[in-house]
Amino acid sequence: MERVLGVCNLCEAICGLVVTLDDGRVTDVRGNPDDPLSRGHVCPKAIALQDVHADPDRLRRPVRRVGDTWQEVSWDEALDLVADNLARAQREHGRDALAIYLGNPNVHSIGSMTHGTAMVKSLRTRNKFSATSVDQLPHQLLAYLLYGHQLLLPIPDIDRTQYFLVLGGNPMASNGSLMTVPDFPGRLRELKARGGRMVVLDPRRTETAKAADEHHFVRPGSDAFVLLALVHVILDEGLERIPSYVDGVSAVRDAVAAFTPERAEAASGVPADVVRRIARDVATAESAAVYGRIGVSVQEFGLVAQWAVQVLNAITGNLDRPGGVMFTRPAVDVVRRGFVGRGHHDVWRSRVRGLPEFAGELPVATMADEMLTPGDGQVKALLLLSGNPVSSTPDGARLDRAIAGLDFVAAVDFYVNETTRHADVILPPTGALERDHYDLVFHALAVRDTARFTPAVLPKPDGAMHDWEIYREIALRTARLVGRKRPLRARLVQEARLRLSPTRVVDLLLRTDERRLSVRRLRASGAGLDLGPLRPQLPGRLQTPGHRIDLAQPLVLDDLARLDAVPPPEEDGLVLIGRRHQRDCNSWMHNSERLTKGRPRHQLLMHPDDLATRGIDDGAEVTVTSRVGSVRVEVAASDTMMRGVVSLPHGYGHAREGVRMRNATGVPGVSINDLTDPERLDVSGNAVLNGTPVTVTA
Ligand SMILES: Nc1nc2c(c(=O)[nH]1)N[C@H]1C(S)=C(S)[C@@H](COP(=O)(O)OP(=O)(O)OC[C@H]3O[C@@H](n4cnc5c(=O)[nH]c(N)nc54)[C@H](O)[C@@H]3O)O[C@H]1N2
Ligand SMILES: Nc1nc2c(c(=O)[nH]1)N[C@H]1C(S)=C(S)[C@@H](COP(=O)(O)OP(=O)(O)OC[C@H]3O[C@@H](n4cnc5c(=O)[nH]c(N)nc54)[C@H](O)[C@@H]3O)O[C@H]1N2
Ligand code: SF4
Ligand SMILES: [Mo]
Repeated sequence: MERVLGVCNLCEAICGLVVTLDDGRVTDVRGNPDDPLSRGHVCPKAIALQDVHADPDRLRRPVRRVGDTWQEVSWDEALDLVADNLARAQREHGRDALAIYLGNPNVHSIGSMTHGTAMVKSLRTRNKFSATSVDQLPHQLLAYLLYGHQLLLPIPDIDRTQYFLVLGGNPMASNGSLMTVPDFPGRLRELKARGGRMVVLDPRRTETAKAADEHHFVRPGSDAFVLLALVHVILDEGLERIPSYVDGVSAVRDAVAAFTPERAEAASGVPADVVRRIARDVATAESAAVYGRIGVSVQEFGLVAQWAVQVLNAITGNLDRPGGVMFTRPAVDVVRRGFVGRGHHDVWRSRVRGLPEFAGELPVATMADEMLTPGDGQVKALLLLSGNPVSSTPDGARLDRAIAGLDFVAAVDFYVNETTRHADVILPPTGALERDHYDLVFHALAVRDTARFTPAVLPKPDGAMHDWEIYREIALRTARLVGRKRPLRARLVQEARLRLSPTRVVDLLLRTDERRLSVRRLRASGAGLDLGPLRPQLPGRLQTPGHRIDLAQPLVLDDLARLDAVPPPEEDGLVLIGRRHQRDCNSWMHNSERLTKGRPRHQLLMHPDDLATRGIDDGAEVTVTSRVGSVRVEVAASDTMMRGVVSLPHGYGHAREGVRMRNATGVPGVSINDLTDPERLDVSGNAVLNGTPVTVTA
């Protein structure tokens, strides 16, 4: 028996683990009480890391498709096949004929961050897509516009705030997002114990809403009206406190003039007097943090709504103050070091729909268009990097057909999922327990500054490859074949970089910080180093010209006319939203019996009154239909739903042929993204995944 420290990389909370090994086998996983950030917390998913490790359906060797079957091939053969075919597509049809999709687990792997991004860059296609545009694109675009860098996001200082306003997030189940907050329940208890309050606006009475001091139903997609009305009241009543480095307030005042609390009530269902009271509370609390998460991002006015969140924090003096929202100062400062670029917007547009890029990525909602529309620049080949866009992006069924028609598909993944089932070659990397970890992303988004390096818990098995080694090989082998004309020096520098391990790269980055940390020092510290609570850093930390924040952003202000023209909601219509469960993990992990057993949770949730008016019984099988598709699923009555709103979890629906991800309960469920509509986009390019108009029939 042996106990070693580990880390869970399944969600943004990055909990520290203590893993028990018996003869090289994982026998126990628990939280590490000495971890300075997670303080012993884990959720059931960490325990299931061992199920992924032991899963017979997990791929351990590269496979190539032969007819309808998979054949194991050597790494060398598999990597050459991938390089040959990617290079051929680009040679024959131009470099944009290759599309790349980067899925969510990329940001949870050090190797993807250090080597995946370099590999993707070396392939030089403009058809680059990722989960960003079905998730946090408005946040990143606003961080770029307001603070000068796409990753410079203010984080709620939950450990000190006295008033926490949450819209469209369910941290009790998700463990926080763009707010790395392990042990949210514990931190919420502490907030309440010091007399603080949490207020939640959500169309479902979620786990977080139940734990809140106040919850108000808000009609999906209408948050912009509520948030602008909050700004309106604060400016109207003279409750603002504008920091000296903030510009554009008078333009904001003009812009929100028409968005009154009464208007907000008509659009959202949140009573006008409640809007007024919340505005006053945010402005007058000892400290307040306004937080809008995915429910607010993946909606028709995601950019406007998230902008209003930033404006609220800024004009109430809560930006950059303890208990408000603050910037981190991580030991590897990816912002200041330029490890991740600051971003750019609308430098080019997508071929078919003319949609703007952000930071070199196009909206994933248009990936199928680029595959299906003939002409110069049509996508012919796809490289999937730990993702499952058929399940995760709007109108997955259409994307499924589009991918089936491509000349060549390669995937770096260890499951045959709804999307990788179309691959010609799948390259499975080592799993999370088999590789070192330092979090380059989530320390930068955490509620406290800490630094932790976790060596691999288990040795790399014979004949396995780490993801960074796979990325290195794809980059080097394709570069040779494509024979891009580049100076010898540049090529040698790139090769040398790709040959450094991620751990070496992190070590170098740590050493350049003035705190002079190193992998050795972090290793010696075991559980990691506590670098303290978040500290005020403005205006110095701003990456904008002159270190100033300009709230009057044309992209946002121009979209207010579109918002102004939104008709009042339909009386008896139904709209669909998504949900997450604590024991689900996006579109995978359902193979774990430990996580899926118990009460099924794939159902469509619907208010009892909405069922009654349609004469549908609780538990019946219903047909849910949207503009793009139709699914049949069991319905469950739930008074946690706002009337007129129904909910399906995302990441379900493992019934497509050949998929080796299942639901261990035997009920595959349906994919919500067979109903979501890729034509519905926010101005940022983010997909609108919530508020989809649907009908439900028995
Ligand atoms: N309707 C609706 N749709 C949504 C959402 C929603 O709320 N509603 N949420 C959206 C959001 S926020 C996100 S982030 C996306 C997520 O959607 P995707 O980007 O598709 O990500 P996952 O579903 O997590 O895909 C996981 C895949 O990565 C593989 N994988 C896991 N770990 C690793 C690893 O270490 N290396 C490699 N190479 N592969 C690995 C798994 O085997 C699995 O096949 O879904 C989005 N889609
Ligand atoms: N257990 C678990 N944890 C996860 C994940 C997981 O799949 N499972 N996924 C991870 C990922 S990739 C992400 S991005 C984060 C997301 O983290 P969260 O943002 O906390 O995710 P959700 O639980 O989907 O919460 C979104 C909430 O928005 C509400 N909502 C829907 N539409 C609207 C609307 O129009 N307005 C408002 N105000 N609310 C609305 C929904 O009812 C839901 O409660 O979670 C991460 N953590
Ligand atoms: S909250 Fe759960 S899934 Fe997220 S990092 Fe912690 S243990 Fe892993
Ligand atoms: Mo996400």
